[in-house]
Amino acid sequence: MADAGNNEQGLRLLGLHVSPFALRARMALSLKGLSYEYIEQDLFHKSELLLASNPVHNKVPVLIHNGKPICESLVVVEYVDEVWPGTAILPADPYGRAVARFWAAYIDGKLFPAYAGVMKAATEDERTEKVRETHAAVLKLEKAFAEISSSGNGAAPFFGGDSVGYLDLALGCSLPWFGALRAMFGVEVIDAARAPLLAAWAERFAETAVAMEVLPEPDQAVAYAKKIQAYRAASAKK
Ligand SMILES: N[C@@H](CCC(=O)N[C@@H](CS)C(=O)NCC(=O)O)C(=O)O
Repeated sequence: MADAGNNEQGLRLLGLHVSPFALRARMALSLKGLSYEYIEQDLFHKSELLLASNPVHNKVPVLIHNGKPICESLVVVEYVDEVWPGTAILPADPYGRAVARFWAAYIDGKLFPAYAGVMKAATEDERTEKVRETHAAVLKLEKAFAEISSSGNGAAPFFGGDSVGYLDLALGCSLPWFGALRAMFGVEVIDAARAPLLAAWAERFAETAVAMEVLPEPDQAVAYAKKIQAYRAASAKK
């Protein structure tokens, strides 16, 4: 739960309300029931605090714990999981953790650039190609979900088993953007015909307490996408 000021753990999070990466960090903090000071960033005018806290990438999220910055969303999620007991986020066994990290890297390396590319495409041909790449990545994740969720006792509802875990956060943080792609371009990222298991997972995930508490509505992502488009158009004219 984000709060405006002091919190017992000395936690501050630099984020952006629609950043899927920042949403991952927020969901991890929420799963652990931690309160923190949330500091929204303006990425068009980066703050001194952001530049000083993440001098390498200048990106959100940054978690600041007792004055020490932790950068990169998956690193933040793992840090939160290691430092605070309670609901476990990563799988308990090393193999499960290795598999979860592999697919989280796949989401960031393949799925994210593909669907962000749909948003950014300059031509319809480019957009069609990025939609194809997005669907190819979703298909791979559909198979991964089938394997991971059937590796325990029967078919589990989440990547994390009976409850939400690392991969659920890694993928679920993008749901607002999938909604934005549907609204803006009619693109169904996880469509039930191609990826029935993931489509059902997405519905379940959206109804979890952590998703309901943290994830914004897709129209906020649409509004932000339009802001970026306007900024790019203005920069191109200069
Ligand atoms: N790999 C990073 C990606 C973070 C990222 O791309 N954040 C974006 C917002 S969604 C950002 O801060 N962009 C600012 C910039 O590119 O200058 C992570 O997982 O934390």
